[in-house]
Amino acid sequence: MTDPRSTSPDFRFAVHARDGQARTGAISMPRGTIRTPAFMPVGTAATVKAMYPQQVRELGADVVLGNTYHLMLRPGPERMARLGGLHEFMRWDGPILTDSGGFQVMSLSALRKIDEDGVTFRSHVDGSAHRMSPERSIEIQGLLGSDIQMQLDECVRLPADHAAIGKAMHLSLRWAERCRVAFGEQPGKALFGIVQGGDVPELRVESARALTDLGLKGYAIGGLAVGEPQAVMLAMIETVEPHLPTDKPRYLMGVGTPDDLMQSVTRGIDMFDCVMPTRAGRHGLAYTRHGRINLRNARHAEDARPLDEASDCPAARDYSRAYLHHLVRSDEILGMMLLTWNNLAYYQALMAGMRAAIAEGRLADFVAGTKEGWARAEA
Ligand code: PRF
Repeated sequence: MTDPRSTSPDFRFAVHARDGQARTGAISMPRGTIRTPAFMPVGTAATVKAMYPQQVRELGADVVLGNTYHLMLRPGPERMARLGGLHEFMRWDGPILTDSGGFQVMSLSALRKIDEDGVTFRSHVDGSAHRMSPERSIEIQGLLGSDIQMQLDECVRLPADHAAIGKAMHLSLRWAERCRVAFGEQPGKALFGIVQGGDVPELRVESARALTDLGLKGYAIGGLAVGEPQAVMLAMIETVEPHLPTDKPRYLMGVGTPDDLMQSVTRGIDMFDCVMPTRAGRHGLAYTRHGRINLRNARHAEDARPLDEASDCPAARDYSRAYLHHLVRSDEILGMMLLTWNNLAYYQALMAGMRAAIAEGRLADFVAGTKEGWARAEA
């Protein structure tokens, strides 16, 4: 049942194997199956930047992420619905998860203001005024045709004081309840709650318990990787994990580096999204078995070796570092395309490696071996 092309009329999650707190399994729904732990490439504006949808699929991505905030501003949810929805628009027929918009409003828009009912903000595109409530976020995610929808939440950047973190967490809980009502019953689709509570263990536990009581189909951990050290992030995952149902997927939002993914999977996380592999690729950075390589660096100017001769990915295998260096230094589009391709291939291979390792009860060895490869500098 781990064929990503297989479907289920309902939204279902099955854990197939465990290794410590880590799990491997599959989320099935009408549009396909997501093998977990899963990395979701970010397709903010109806495109995984610099990639063809077919390429993303071939790398082993079972699901991509879209952003309510960006798509509501451009092209607009009603227009998207008239055009047949996001899947048809971007030609991705697998599952799509959409973030609710709150996080992007707070990080991207101007003049944003949060109140009990929602958030008012100005578009970063044209300055126009907008309003988003929990109900409107769910309505927009429905118009986009999203398969996995996220509750509207408020994420506080760290460090922050206890009172501010608590206030945002409680508001997020009230919005979760409103999103649940707005979402109603949608058999092949899911609404996920988002645990908030910053770096305060008691608030994290309260949030996880209250969301669990809502009986949602999945649970995200938000409000992490927002300025705190990795050790704090991992400690918060360990705090929250025992309070989440074991039979529902757990999604760590906006994370992270390859090491973050391995450490979080080890602690029981099933899903991730992050701009890191795609954004880094547009900035001349390549993730490889030997660690992260900055192709801008002059030391690559006459290096005839590929990024990784053993990779299945043509971007990693068939082009010299000297050529990639040249493309990056010349701001050529192909440089961004090849490095994005390489990076997503690396991330997807890392997830596949973890899934196999969990199934065989050797995740710790896999993690140690991967880190050893990064340390073995070959340049
Ligand atoms: N909430 C939402 N989206 C998010 C986050 C969050 O806390 C984060 C935090 N890492 C990334 N994306 N809705």
